[in-house]
Amino acid sequence: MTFDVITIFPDFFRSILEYGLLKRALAGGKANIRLHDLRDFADNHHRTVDDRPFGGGPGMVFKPEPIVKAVAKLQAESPGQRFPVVLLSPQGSLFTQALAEEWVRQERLALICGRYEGVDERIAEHVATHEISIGDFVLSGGELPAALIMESVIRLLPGVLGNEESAEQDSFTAPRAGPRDLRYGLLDFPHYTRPAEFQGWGVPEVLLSGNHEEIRRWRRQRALEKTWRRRPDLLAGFPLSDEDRRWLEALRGEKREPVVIPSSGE
Ligand code: 9D3
Repeated sequence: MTFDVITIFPDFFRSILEYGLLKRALAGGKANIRLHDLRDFADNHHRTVDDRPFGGGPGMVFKPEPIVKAVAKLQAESPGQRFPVVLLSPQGSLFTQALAEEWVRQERLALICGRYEGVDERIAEHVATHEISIGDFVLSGGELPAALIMESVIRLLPGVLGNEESAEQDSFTAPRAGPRDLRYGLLDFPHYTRPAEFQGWGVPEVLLSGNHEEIRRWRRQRALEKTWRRRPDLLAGFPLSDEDRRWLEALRGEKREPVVIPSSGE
């Protein structure tokens, strides 16, 4: 799978491509990441890619022409082929695991990294197929979001994490063993390893019992409980068994710590 990143900071990506999963995927030929300096597509010798906003206001906006030229060059390489052109922007819809699983089936994908106050809206309207944010926090550009998206898609490529095997295993073991990631829509259960007691901190007895049915139920309950407390939004639409429902009912009936709302100035 080929990723084309359009950015004014191509060097930003070089270091992260030299480590871990991304390095292995690139070395093994599973993924290819091409970095395109947006300034190479500027039409003046100052390599200007931004301009002042119509209507006034602070800051600068990415001009449409260099981005259009960069994307046109990529599209000319794949005549007749349509591929996602993703604009990273704080106004985008949220990136999710479902999108990563959709995009991993593509042969190529382009990522446009914005900066400054933003990108001329005509890129979102006429050039990008998707406008994507990675969450409700303010960054200074789309470079970290682009790197994050590539990591999440590349780890799903066949052969990158030994995926051919684990994909088969998943359908048998994952529903019983518990969720390993968000693909089943629950947060993970807690993990422990040796020593069984460390600085007086124990581990749950059940995990040492060797009773695999009890361990399975404990893990399922902890995953449900953590999800219910921290991310109840994930439970909407999640398929719950009768046992899950009984357990969640029990949690709802439990006495909860009262929520303390600090008064202003504290
Ligand atoms: C200071 C400018 N802000 C005025 C309200 C808007 C703004 C513009 C550009 C805020 C951040 C950015 C740069 N961020 C991104 O390009 C970005 C981003 C993000 O900031 N958060 C989460 N996901 C993304 S994807 C791209």
